[in-house]
Amino acid sequence: MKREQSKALFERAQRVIVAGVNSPVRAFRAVGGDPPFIERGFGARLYDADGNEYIDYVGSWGPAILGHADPQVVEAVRAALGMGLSFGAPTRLEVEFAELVTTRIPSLELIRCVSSGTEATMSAIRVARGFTGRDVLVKFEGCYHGHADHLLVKAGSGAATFGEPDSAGVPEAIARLTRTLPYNDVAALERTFAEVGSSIAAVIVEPVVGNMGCVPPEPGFLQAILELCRKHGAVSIFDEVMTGFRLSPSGAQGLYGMRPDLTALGKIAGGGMPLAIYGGRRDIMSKVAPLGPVYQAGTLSGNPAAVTAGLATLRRLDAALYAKLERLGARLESGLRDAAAKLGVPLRVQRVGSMLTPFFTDGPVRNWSDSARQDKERFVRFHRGMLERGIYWPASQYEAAFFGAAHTDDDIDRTLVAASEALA
Ligand code: HOZ
Repeated sequence: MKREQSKALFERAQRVIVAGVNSPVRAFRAVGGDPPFIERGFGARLYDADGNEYIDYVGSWGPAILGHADPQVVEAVRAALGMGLSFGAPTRLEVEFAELVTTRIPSLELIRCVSSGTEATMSAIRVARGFTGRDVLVKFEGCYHGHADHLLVKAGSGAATFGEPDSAGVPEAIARLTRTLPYNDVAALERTFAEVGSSIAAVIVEPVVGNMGCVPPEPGFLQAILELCRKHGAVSIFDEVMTGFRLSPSGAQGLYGMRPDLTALGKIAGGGMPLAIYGGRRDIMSKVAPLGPVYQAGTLSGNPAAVTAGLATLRRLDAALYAKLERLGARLESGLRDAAAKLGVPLRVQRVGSMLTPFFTDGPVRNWSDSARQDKERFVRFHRGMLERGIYWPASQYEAAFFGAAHTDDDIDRTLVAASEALA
């Protein structure tokens, strides 16, 4: 595979952009080699600056559930752009978007649009603190909720990938307000509530984790979070930035029949454009300015082009699409498992819908310490082997792979052939 153009671009980029990238995992440091510079994407395919073609399992880290440059989404955005890029004023589109989102996800009684997942989780936590008058935040090790100060404590995703789960630059006083517990550990959560329940403002959780690889909740775990929060007057927050609209029309909460107090959404919600949402119980969200004393604002919040991309995407997510994702996912999951078994490679494949991670370990992965135990060297060789064979896989063992409705059975077949060779 030729890579001269990407290499040259990466050299230029490193002179003027931190590590040559605008988000750390893209630098490929966890897997070595230079990142391909992507020039265009259509459907399930990406094309780099050297003209190499890849089957994509990153999907822009989640948003691309319809594949890249979906003609209907692109056409809708093109039309919206002709009407003006940004007004900083309310629009009809925002109303239609909010009506659609709150209908799909019934726990969202009142929402606010923001521009990134980080803003959504950060704002949800602020309103939870404003509502309860308490400061302590509970999160789970290996979950990643964006890069706000109080969330970079034992964080997953790029923070874990680069060994910086507790970022420099986060004041000790802020970090002290965040309590981290092992994922899927109901007893630890009960103990924490027994100790400091009256100081806990919120518990934030990825209802299916995507940021230490794909780790599903065990039966009873999410329920325990909701019940303990209710009992102690704390606010439950589901971070559905990855899972929202991906695992079901109403995200992980729909899949598992849960009703959190607040929810953060992003990625698919914006159809590939910078748009995110936080929202939930009317009494809690009524604390947000100008209804209440919790301040949050944004010039580009509810941007018309982004809202249009979100609307055009969400309107296409029907039962047939989720059935297709489940069918493709089941094939990919069993194919990877079979390939590894034939070769005697210890591999644990975990999947929920169209989120999947092959962990290079033989036991189940229930939490961060299980995930951290995987054979990272093997993952690096797997990633390199896949890339050489035209498969664009997340460049970190802690990022879930995503696929979408543009993927075909033939793509899965080709991916499994590549995976068998890469595993060998
Ligand atoms: N850490 C992000 C996903 N969990 C990656 C974002 C990006 O590089 O675009």
